[in-house]
Amino acid sequence: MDRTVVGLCGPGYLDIAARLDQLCARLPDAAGLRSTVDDLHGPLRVAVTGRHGTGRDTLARAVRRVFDVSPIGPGDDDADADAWLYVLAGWPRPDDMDALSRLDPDRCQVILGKADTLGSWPAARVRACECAEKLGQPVLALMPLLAVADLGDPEVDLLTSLARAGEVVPPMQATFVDAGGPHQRLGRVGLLRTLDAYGIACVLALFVDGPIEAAELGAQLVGRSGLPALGEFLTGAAGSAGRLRLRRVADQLELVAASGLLRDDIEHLLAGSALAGAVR
Ligand SMILES: Nc1nc2c(ncn2[C@@H]2O[C@H](COP(=O)(O)OP(=O)(O)OP(=O)(O)O)[C@@H](O)[C@H]2O)c(=O)[nH]1
Ligand SMILES: [Mg+2]
Repeated sequence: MDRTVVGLCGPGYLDIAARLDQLCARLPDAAGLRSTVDDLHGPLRVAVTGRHGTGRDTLARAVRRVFDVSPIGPGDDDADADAWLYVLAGWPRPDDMDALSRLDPDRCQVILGKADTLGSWPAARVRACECAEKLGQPVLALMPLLAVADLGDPEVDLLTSLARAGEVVPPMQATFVDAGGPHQRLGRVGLLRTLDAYGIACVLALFVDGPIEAAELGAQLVGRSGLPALGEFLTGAAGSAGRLRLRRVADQLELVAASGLLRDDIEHLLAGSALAGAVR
């Protein structure tokens, strides 16, 4: 599946990045400037955070799979993140409120993860709205597990036979695991780990007229995970990140000009380009 591009762009962004590359070539010793200019070409850095066990690593994998951004997983240094995804796996707790109060609400999207465990998209959206009211900021329900499910031939074969048998996923996991007898037990446990009950039900519904090709199945599951809806937040975050990175470049340019190097060229660049908008 092609990843959705989330470019750091804005009016004149690519043009100014190219002109800055040329300028840097004339300033081989300006390492600070070089690194801020290089950063203009870098991907959006998206930190995934939240309490333990909420599904942070799974969301980071899902984000990497669907979008052309650089996710920063839990535990990794997120000091230079452009945006944050804060994962809830249920009703917000005091720890969540505390952590959210320390994140810039304009650069943070709260995610109600594991939304599949609520059983349906309508139920997930209602819960997300309730969480949003409690937190006073938007909450997006997602089912990241569906977006990262890598189904090999054995899983697809088992799902095909379940679909042919018209099997439905019972609410109790143990009932589902035991329903196929001892020879299917491990396979069914594996399916629950990879897709969980809602995900299995989704695939069975997709297979109702026979199995579908692996790439198409992956794309369908990404659609059902809700991940594409994150695009709107990421695009907004990319715009802000682009402006911030241009401002950092402008700061570096001013330092270089103040040292007496290429002052006229730098003033010209600062005055008449996307940089001028960014420093305002
Ligand atoms: N049903 C369901 N389970 C999920 C989802 N995302 C993650 N999980 C499960 O939740 C468990 C924890 O997921 P992780 O992604 O490891 O969460 P984490 O926050 O990184 O967890 P720790 O590193 O252990 O603190 C795993 O068993 C995942 O399979 C989801 O969208 N739906
Ligand atoms: Mg983890």
